[in-house]
Amino acid sequence: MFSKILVANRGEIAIRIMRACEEMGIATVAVYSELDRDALHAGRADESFLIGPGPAAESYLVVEKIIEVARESGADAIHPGYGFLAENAVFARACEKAGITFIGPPADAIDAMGSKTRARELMEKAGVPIVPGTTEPVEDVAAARKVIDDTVGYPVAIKAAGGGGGKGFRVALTEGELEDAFEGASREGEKFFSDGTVYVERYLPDPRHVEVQILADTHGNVIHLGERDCSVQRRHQKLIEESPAPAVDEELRERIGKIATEAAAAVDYVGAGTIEGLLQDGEYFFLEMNTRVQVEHCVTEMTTGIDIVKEGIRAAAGEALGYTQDDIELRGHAIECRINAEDASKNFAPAPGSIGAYSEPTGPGVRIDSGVGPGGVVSPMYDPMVAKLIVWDADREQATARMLRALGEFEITELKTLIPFHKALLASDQWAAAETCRDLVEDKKWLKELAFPKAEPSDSEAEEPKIERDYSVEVSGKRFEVKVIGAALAGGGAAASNGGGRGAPKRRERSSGGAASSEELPSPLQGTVLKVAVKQGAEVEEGALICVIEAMKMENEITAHRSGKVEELTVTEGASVAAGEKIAKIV
Ligand code: MV4
Repeated sequence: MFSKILVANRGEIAIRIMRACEEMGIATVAVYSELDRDALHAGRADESFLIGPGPAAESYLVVEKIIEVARESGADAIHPGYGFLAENAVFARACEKAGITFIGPPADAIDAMGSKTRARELMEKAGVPIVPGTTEPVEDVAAARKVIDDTVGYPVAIKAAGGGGGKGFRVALTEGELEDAFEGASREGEKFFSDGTVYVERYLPDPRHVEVQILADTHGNVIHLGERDCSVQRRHQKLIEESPAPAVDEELRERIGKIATEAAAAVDYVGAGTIEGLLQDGEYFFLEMNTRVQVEHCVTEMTTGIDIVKEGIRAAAGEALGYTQDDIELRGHAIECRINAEDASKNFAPAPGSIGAYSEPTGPGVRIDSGVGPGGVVSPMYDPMVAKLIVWDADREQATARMLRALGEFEITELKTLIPFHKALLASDQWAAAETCRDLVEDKKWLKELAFPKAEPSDSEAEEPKIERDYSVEVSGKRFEVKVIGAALAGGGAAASNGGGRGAPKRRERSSGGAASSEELPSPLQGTVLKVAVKQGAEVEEGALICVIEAMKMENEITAHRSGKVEELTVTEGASVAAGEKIAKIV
């Protein structure tokens, strides 16, 4: 077994991996950027190394730097977590070359699954059902038109071969939409993966996203740990995941489990991985394989009792899996809500910032994996996930009630999160009926009801130190001596209680950064302007699309914060914007 593992990640997953290492008696090494000096993951490891400035391209993504720290610290293995250097075959090979074990599958398996067309071809050969369509790249629109007319039929999904997770995914319901869809998918593939190659799939109108967790070792054992339903997504970002999937029974579980283990075996997989697929009318189709530990692995840990991260580490060390398929028993129901710093009422706009008070839910059946704490910061530079809240109970209905209870206990002030969204969604009839909730997460009117109060939250006064003062007051001409107990008034000469409260200066920061004028729309994040949807002088409704900003490989729609006339428009397509920079002035 390894004696020291470098965790090449940040946030909750870095801490999750360190917890597994601690329990296994393995020392941990953290890496952190200049922005993450105070981050929890950096403070938790046995050793921590600064690897560069805030931007991931200059820190968490620099292969040579990470390998250098592994060498310097004497780590014998590197865990990439998810995102950053996970699923990066170049990095896996660099580790191998440096004599350090990459905790994940062989680089060839990453490559095989990284190209979606190659993966489809391999899976088809292995007898795994794929969504009907092409397994070869489609050259141009004319070629796409032909193959759709001859075999696939409309509606179609056009997907980037280098893609995955919905990046470079366009739909053409009719031939009239084909050209735009083709070009859109190709452009996005080129931009994100330097590969404009696309392929064609039949578009399934309302499938469920069902994925199977697998574990494999170097001794030829592959098992599955049942499935997760991740159908509640927004712009291909999963928001809620659960296990077991409501639409999967014992018979179907066995069938898709077999499909998943065969898919993994076909690429000589090692470690923890996930086969993603679409389920429609009892038919299951392979979509892609995620060659890493996923955000939502926790729901499977809750229903199987198996520590997926530890099994992945053991497999990388060459140990045999601790379980056979017959050992796997699923119990009860688990649900995970991603608590992102996002404003669902504003098109899920990222809402990075500082956390004020912070208190996590506890109690029976509750698990929380978080990467920040009280006074922590969610930087616009990184993923906006604050925490994952996972609950377990005997069945779906009770797990839902437990999640609503736990969401109610979660206290986060001064930061907008998806907590109100999750509360509303889990209380909906659609969720109760185990529907995909697709129309609900797109329902602008419903989402708008989740708006955060505009004014400063008045309950934050409760955190402020209380003072006592005696006053003489006159009520209808009669004098009373009264004692007033309450928060100090800001700027009130005698009420000088600015001492230890951390709330007061924070609020000042926020009002200068965010709402210098209520007419100005500041950018919630740093990124590149992909599209400007309005012209200067235009009249817009509150919620109308102003521009699209790409950050962290995500497209973020920035919408009007109020109705009015776009008096100033300070962004242009292709330009970069800083967090807090003015996008527009709407009067
Ligand atoms: C699809 C699809 C329909 N037909 N592919 C791909 C990435 C993943 N995030 C969702 N993806 C989809 N691929 C074909 N051929 C529909 C989706 C999809 C989806 C699927 C299940 C549940 C929710 C979804 C939300 C958006 C898109």
